[in-house]
Formats: sequence, C-alpha cells, structure tokens
Amino acid sequence: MMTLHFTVPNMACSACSDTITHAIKAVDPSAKVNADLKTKLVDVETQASETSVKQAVSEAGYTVA
Ligand SMILES: [Cu+2]
Repeated sequence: MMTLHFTVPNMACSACSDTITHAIKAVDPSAKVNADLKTKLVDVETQASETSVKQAVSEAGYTVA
C-alpha cells in the first residue's frame, strides 16, 4: 500500500472529482481517494501502480500534473 499525491488542474467541481474517483476505483476497487477541489490535489492510497492510477485519470479526461 502506498500513497500517491498529484495535482489535477482541470478538476473543477464535484462531478469531476467523482469521475476521477470512479476511474481510480476501476483500477483498484480498494483504493482510498481524497480529492480536494480547492487545491486540486488528489491523494490516493492504493496497491495499484502509480503509472496505472495516473493513466486512469488521464483516460478519464483529466490532466495529471
Ligand atoms: Cu467538474
């Protein structure tokens, strides 16, 4: 289990954070996702690889910074 931290600059509202959360949970159903709309920071506690989590977010249409 590791915690990833990254920024999603185009995460604008709760629909965005829901989409991002679902995309990550499709990769790892046991992932814990915390997305902060104000700071655009996303924290993910997961067993999945950083690459696969970031890829899921970008495939959902979001920028991973
Ligand atoms: Cu949105």
